[in-house]
Amino acid sequence: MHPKINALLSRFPRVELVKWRTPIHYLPNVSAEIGIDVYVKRDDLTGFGIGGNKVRKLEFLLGDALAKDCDTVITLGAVHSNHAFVTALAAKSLGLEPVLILYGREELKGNYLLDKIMGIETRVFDVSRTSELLPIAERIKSELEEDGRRVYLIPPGGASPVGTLGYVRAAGEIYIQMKDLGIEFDAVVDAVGSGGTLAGLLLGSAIINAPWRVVGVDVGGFVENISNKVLGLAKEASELLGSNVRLKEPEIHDYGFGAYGKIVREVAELIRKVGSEEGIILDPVYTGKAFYGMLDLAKKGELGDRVLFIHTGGFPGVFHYGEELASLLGSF
Ligand code: 5PA
Repeated sequence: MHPKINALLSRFPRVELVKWRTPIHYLPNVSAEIGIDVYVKRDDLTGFGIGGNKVRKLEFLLGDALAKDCDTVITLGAVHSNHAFVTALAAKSLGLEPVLILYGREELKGNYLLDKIMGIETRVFDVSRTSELLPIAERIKSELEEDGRRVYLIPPGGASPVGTLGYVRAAGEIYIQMKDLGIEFDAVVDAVGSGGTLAGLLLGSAIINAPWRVVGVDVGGFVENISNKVLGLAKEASELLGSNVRLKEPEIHDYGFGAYGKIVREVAELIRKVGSEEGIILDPVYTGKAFYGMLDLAKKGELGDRVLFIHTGGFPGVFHYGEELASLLGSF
C-alpha cells in the first residue's frame, strides 16, 4: 500500500474482502493495433463473489456498517445490478441481513438469478430508473427500523463518501504497481455509472500526486449531472479523510450509446474481439462501453502513450443480456 494513503485510511474500519493486489496485465494485440501501450488493472479479479469494483467499496461500507452495529443492509439498483448482488452476498457472509430494492423485468438470469440462488431477499418495483427507487428504499428502511432492525442503507453503486475510499486505496495500489513495473501511465480510464470509482481515483491520484490523468467513460447517464456528482463525492471523501488536496474537474466522455443498459452492436463486437484476442471478458453495460471509449480516445491521440484501463468486472451482464448479444452478433 502507498504509505500516504495508508496513513489517511488507517482510522477507517475496513473488512478485508480483496485478499491480494489485483494484477496489471499488458494487452499485446490491442496495443499493437492502436499503437499505444494498453494495460488492464484486473479489478474483475477482486476475488469476492463476482469480483469487480464494488468489492473495494464494500470493504469500507460494510466495515462502517459493522462499526455502527447494524444488522441489516439495504441497497438498490436494476435487476441486472452487479453492485446489488455482490453487496448482498458480502453482507450475508458477514452475518448481516441484506434486502435488495430493484427495478426491471424479473427474469432468472445474470445477477438476478444469482440473487435467487443465494436466497437473497429482493423486492422489485415498477419504476424506470434507480433514482426513483430512493424514496422507496427510505420507506422500507423506516419500516424495518420500526421492527427493531438496525439498517445500513448503501446508495446505488455504493457511491457514498465512505464507499469512495475503496478507490482512494486502489489509486495507491496502482501507483506502487506502476513503480514495480518501471513504467508511467499517462491516463487511467474507467467506466462511470454511479461515479464512486472515478471519484475515488480522482481523489487518491491527487493525494499522491500521480503522474496520470484520470479519465471517466460515461456508460449512458446512470445518474444525471455526473461531473458534479463525481466532484462532490471526491470532495466529501476528501473532507472525511481530512485531506486538503485540490481536486480538478473530472474528465468524463460519453460513450453511452444513448442510454444506460442499451445493448449495441459495436460493443457486442468488441466483447468478442477483446475476449478472443486477449482472454479478457468485457460486459455490455459497463466495461464494454468504457473499453470502446478508451480505444476511441486513444486512437484520437487523447490518452498519451501508455494507458491503464480499470476492468471493473460485471461479467454476469453477458449472461443477463445473452439474447441481445446473440442477435447482434448474428452468428450463433
Ligand atoms: C459499475 C456500476 P461506478 O458506479 O463506481 O461509477 O462504477 C461503474 C461500474 N463497472 C463499472 C461495473 C461492472 C459496474 O457494475 N454498477 C452499478 C450497479 O448497480 O451494478 C452501480 C450501477
